[in-house]
Amino acid sequence: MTDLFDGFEIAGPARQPLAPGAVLLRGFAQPHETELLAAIEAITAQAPFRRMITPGGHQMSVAMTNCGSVGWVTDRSGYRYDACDPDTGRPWPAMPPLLRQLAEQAANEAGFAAFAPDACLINCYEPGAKMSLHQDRDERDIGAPIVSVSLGLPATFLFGGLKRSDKTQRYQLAHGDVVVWGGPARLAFHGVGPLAGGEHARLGRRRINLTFRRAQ
Ligand code: MD3
Ligand code: FE
Repeated sequence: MTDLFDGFEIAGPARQPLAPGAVLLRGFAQPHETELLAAIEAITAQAPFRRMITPGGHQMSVAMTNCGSVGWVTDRSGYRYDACDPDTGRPWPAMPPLLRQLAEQAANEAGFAAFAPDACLINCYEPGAKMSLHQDRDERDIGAPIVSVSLGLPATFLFGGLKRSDKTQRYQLAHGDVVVWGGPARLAFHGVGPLAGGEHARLGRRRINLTFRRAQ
């Protein structure tokens, strides 16, 4: 099987089905790395990365920010999407068209036509940071997929089933990898193992993950 990508045909192995509804597009974001990093710089200048507090009172090891018409936030009162950055009271920075287009193209590639993300959560991992097994269920339209873009240091991604206790599979996600999670995979438990050390040529000792969502 081949796919059209930036005018080139890429062979089947670049497109790896992980589970029903989940497709890994290896290196899909690589051609856009410079523009992606510039967009992230511009967003974080307006809305810096911060480590938020969970409803249970723990500070997350992953630092986060958002762009889009709403952004995901957590504090002692719970998880929610909010139009404003709680640290500044200002609206989240707009989603740059390049980011939206990349997410739309990836969703399309995975068979989800007309994906229209209104939120992009941007996660920043330093060595040791991790994300425990969870489901993403704060979005109104569970029929829409989530598109994730990995940049910087590689991470071990954990992908389980619909029950927390289901067995997890492990995948390495590297710089430029894009995964589309929809259909039966949309409510699967997932997480990220503790980030190992290392140095990435463009991002240094960090991993940045963007997740594009239809939240409202
Ligand atoms: C599978 N982020 O922000 S992205 C998150 O690498 C989150 O920062 C991880 O989980 C990260 O919520 C994983 C991959 C991902 C995102 C959403 C999913 C996988 C998913 C939703 C359903 C199933
Ligand atoms: Fe998640």
